[in-house]
Amino acid sequence: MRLSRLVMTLVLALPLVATTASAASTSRMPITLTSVLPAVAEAVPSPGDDFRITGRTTVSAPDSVAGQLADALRPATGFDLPLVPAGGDIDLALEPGHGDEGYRLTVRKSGVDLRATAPAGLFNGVQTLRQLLPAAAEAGAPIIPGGTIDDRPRYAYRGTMLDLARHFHTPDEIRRYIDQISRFKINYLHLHLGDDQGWRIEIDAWPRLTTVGGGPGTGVGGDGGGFLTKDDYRGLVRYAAERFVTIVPEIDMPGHVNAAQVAYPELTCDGVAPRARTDMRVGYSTLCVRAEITYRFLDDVLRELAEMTPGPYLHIGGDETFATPHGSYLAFQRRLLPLVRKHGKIPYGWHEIGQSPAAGDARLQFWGRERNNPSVTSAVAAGAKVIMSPSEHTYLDMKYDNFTPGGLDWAGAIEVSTAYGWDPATQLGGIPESSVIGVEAPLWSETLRSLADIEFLAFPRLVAIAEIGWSPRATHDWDSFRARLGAYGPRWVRDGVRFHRSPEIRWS
Ligand code: TNX
Repeated sequence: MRLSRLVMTLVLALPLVATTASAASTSRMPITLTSVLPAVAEAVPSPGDDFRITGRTTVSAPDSVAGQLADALRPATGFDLPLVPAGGDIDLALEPGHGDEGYRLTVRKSGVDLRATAPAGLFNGVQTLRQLLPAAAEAGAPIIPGGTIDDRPRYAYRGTMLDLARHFHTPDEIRRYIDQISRFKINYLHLHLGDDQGWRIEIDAWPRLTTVGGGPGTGVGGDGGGFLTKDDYRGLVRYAAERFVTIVPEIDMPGHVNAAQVAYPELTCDGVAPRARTDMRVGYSTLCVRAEITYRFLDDVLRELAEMTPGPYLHIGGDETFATPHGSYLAFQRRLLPLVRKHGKIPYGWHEIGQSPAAGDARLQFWGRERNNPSVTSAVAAGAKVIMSPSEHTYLDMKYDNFTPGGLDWAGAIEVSTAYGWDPATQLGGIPESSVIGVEAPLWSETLRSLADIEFLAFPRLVAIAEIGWSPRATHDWDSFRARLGAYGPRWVRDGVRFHRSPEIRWS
């Protein structure tokens, strides 16, 4: 099923490049096996072995997907790229030996072989193949450079986050973001679904969360509002899975809960509804840690979220709890962390949850700027794993520079070179390299409304984070990265992505 959709993606992509007008042939850099973003692990070019796509080029993929492939080939294109049962000129197949997400791409004069152990690996190989074809092929025949790529990720977790709470983003906008992030082998999308301003995911047992907490005017500054229905959410999970992206839902607690308390005053200790708030302050709200109803509420929310989330993680926030005394915070985590596990999920939270002795094998999302964090060190010693989101490198909501429209600046300006200039393995001292399982670039939405706003802050910086997360340390090289990024520009133009034309990059 997944494989079939993957093959459709490939086949739909090929005719497109085969028929539109050329840009790449006039750009500064010829496409080679090492032009790819994120950088591939190993490439052995074979000059003279280029493969030329023509009107007679055939495509094959495993039997189970042949039908869908044929359907996908029918749209009128310059080239037919007809499907054959096996041994096509462009041949996709599964075989052992390439890991969960890796693949081998072999390009010869006689054809192209893409091999992977799992469908996710084929999908990743297809993203590479797309970038090896011109941004827009001339009416003539596009050429794929000859040689072999052996590629696999450095880290298993390569994520980004959208904040639906401060400004709601629609399912269409989220799908479009998924389309773009998956081009760069980003495989986790974290959705921040509840905060002081708004609550954005339907929960059957507590309907006012969305009817009140997600109502009109619940965005920052009284903007917009809105929420995902369960159907919306399930649809996003499916759409993401077809692109090998796993959704991670977050409900932030015990702080960042004002919208839930406006909807349900019984979630406060005095039972009095707070006023609705759409300013940008943080750290003033807290669930009532000593009240039993708090844990019935959490049990319901986590159960319903777990039911509609096939991925392994539930993100429980845990940051900026200035209104929760430390002892109460620990008492709260002692009850909350087992609830997540009871619903079959691995607890994932901002690194503050590492203060809890109950963190166990939880995932800690490190967002700090310090180079050593004692509670992270001790949580890791007790079995926790870390996802690196150091704010001064990965926060996509920071301005690029003083002139950036929108964005915040508390973690400093982040130009592309700053997003690229760090190493997840050594950024945080006091923990072994093996405890870091990946990277994530959060995009907070206080100042963002539209998809254009999202794209402008995410691209190109998210690509830097994707390369930091996917590519081997030895391939990290700013000059190489900026040249490849500059050459990617025409693809974003073609796709209508409104990226930041960073002055650090020479754009094609
Ligand atoms: C800090 S990072 C927050 C968010 C804000 C963000 C703005 C983190 C765990 N918490 O509540 O939206 O700064 O950049």
